[in-house]
Parts: sequence; structure tokens; C-alpha cells
Amino acid sequence: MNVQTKPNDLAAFWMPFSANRQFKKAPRLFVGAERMHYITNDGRRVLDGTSGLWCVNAGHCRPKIVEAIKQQAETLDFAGMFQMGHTRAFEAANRLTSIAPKGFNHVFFTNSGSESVETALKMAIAYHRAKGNGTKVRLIGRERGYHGVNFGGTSVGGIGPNRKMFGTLLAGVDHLRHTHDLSRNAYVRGEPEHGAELADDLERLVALHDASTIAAVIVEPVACSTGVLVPPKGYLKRLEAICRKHDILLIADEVITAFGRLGTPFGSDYFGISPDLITTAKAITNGTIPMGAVFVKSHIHDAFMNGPEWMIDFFHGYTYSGHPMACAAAIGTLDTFEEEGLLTRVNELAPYWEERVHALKGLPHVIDIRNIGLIGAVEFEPDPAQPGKRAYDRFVKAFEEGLLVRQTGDIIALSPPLIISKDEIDQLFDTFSKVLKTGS
Ligand code: PXG
Repeated sequence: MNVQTKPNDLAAFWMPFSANRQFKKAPRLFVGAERMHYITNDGRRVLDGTSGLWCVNAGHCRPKIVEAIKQQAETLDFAGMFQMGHTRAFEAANRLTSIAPKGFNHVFFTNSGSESVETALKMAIAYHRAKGNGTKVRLIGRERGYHGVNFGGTSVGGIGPNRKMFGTLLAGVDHLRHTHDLSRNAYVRGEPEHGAELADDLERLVALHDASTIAAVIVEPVACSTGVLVPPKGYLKRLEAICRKHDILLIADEVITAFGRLGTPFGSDYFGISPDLITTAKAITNGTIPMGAVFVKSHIHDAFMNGPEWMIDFFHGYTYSGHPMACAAAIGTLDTFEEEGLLTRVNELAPYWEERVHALKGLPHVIDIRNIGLIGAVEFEPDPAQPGKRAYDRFVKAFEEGLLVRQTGDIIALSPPLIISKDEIDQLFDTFSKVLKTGS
């Protein structure tokens, strides 16, 4: 492989969501990837236990996707989508709506999960205004939620450290309580038994602010970034019912749960909910080219189509909305998903995955284990003097042992590509349990 194996000077690049000074003293660098593995700059193979950052669902460097991107780069590199078009974007939108849950007939393209969230929040407010309900402007998120890093997403997000540096954020935002409850639900497999009643928190916020001021509720079906909080049985359906009752739009933030992670094309399919808007990104192009998409139901879309035909119907969009390269990558990705049955493959893997992840119970400092679909999480008892350190040390150790996991606080999340074999699941957990046995 013709790659430079010595790192360049590391100072110039201010890395996102990273401890820059610490990282640059002992960098962990990849130079290649193939299917289930990364290759490091010192030539080691590392099993990808996290699908990159939850995005490489079909595994790395898949030929159909690579070919689609190559061909597109040669044929049509860029075409703006404001009052113009190119065929790939319409093709990608049609392909995407064909696998979306019932009623999602429209797609608005963005370039990331964060942009999908901003787009959906703006759509929700503008929708109510178009329907003559201009006072419905308030946005409700949930504690411990993650909806990207732009101002809207940071505001509805509920992870303290992600908010505290940035002032007062958006006005008119409130939060539901989170659903994490170790006292009742520790070590439960799949969806916790207890906590559906936490959805009634929305009634509390309605009583406080009045439904006439609330535009939308946004939640992740499974709150992954915060350390994998699986919704209690019945919680999402109950939340959906309360939204319906008060004409509040439900936005399912499926940046992680869309595209097969739970064994269904979308997380909404898995939980049997029918939100109004679904935000996606990540696996939509298998992580290859930045892209996001907001899936929109017809009643929302149609509410924007009432003005004069010559008028712009939604004053929103990005230079790169529907970028040809991203659309080609999305089409190549959907081809790969479909040919290999990846949008439902997790159903075969999930029972074995669940067995293996829960077998980590009893290892030093482990206080909870959670799983759903092809997602697992291990929570550690924090070291009071150094919160987060325990999980961080295990993440570094795992990397040294040839396994990539994702650390957040004192939790480690696992979410490998959906092409993983049973042997590779064994390899992942054999390595991970070895790491967990040795840590202090
Ligand atoms: N919504 C959700 C539910 C997400 O998980 C975003 C929005 C933002 O997407 P962009 O593409 O703007 O980053 C996300 C992103 C992790 C991790 O390790 C999770 C995300 C991103 C990076 C790391 O849990 N989620």
C-alpha cells in the first residue's frame, strides 16, 4: 500500500471532540481500512467495533460504493440544487423513500446529522406557521440527548458538557427527563421493563408551557452518544400518543438507528412508532461522503406547497444539499445494503450478540450492561477522583490489543459493522473481556 506511515506534524489540525494535547503526545492513526478492519500507521489490523463513528454499517471500502463515487467524480462533480437539479439527487431520494417507514414520501438533503437536526427543527416551526399556528415555536428535547453540535441541536441536546461552553443557546427550549435508571433496570437485556411513565413528562411540559406554544419534540429512539440508553418498553409509543393529542410534531433523530442498526431499516420500524420527521446521516453513504437526509411525511411537505408556485417554498438549504458525489455514494450504499440483506441482518446476529455482551457481567468495575440490535454498552463505576478515566483507559488498552471501541464518560459502546461474522463477534468479545480483566 502506497501510504505515508509516519505522521505529519500534528499541531495544525485542531481535532474535534478530542483531548488534543493528550492525543498528540501518543497519537492513534489509521492509514487504511477493509471490511471489518482498520490498518494503523504501524501496520496493525484493528477490528472496528464501532463502525467508525456509527456510520460504516456495510464495512469499509466496499466495492460498489467505491465504484459509484469514482464514476460520479468523473461524470458530474458538482451541480447546485437551488433552482437547478441533477438526476442523481432525485434517484437517491426515490431509493431512500422506498425503504423508509410508511408515509415518508419526501427527503430533504443535508450534509451531516447536525444539519439534518437543524433542518427538521426549522421545518417543524415553519410547518405550524404555515398551518396558521404561529405560536407553536417551542422545541422540546430530552436530558442526555445528542442532536449534533449546531445551535438548535445543542439547545435541544441534553449532555451538559456539550452545552456549558456556549452561553444561553436557543430561547424557548425545554427538556424531558432522561430514561436512565440503574436502580430498576441494571443488566436488563434489550428494552427495560420500567420507565414508560417517563413519557408523561411531556404532559408536565405541556401544563407548564401550554401546547399552543410547542412545535416539536425531538428524541433519539435509542440515545446512543450519551452511552446507549435503550427506551423502556412502551415509552416511545406513549410519547407519540401525547404528541398526537397536543398537535406536537415528533421528530425521531435516527442518525444512528436508521439503516439497519436494530435489524429493521429504521428505528421507528423497530419500535412501531410513526413520527412526523426522521433525521438521518452517517450510514446513508456508509460514512464515505458526508450526507444527511430529513425524511418528511406528506402532510408536512404539502403544508409548504400552498403559496404561489413561483415562490421558494422553504427558505432553507445548503450549497451541498444533494451533492452528486454524496447521492452516488448513497445509491451505492443502498445497493450494497440490499444485495447483502444488511438492513435486516442484525436479526440473525442480535441473540448471539446479546449473549456475548451480557457475559461481561462480573468483570471489574462493571455496573451495567445494555444492548439492543447490534449495539452494546458497558457502564463502569466511575473513579470519583477521575470520572471517565476508567472507560478511557480501557478504550486505549483495547486499541493496543487490536480492537476499536467508543468511550463516552464511564461507558464504552460497541456497534460494529453489520457484516460482522460470528467468529468476529467472538474475537471482539474475547479481546474486550481480556482488556476489562486487566484494568484498575
Ligand atoms: N443526532 C444524533 C442522534 C447523533 O448520534 C448527530 C445528530 C450529529 O451528527 P453529525 O453528523 O453532525 O456528527 C449524531 C452524531 C459517538 C458519536 O461516539 C456519536 C455521534 C457523532 C460522533 C460520535 O457516540 N452522533
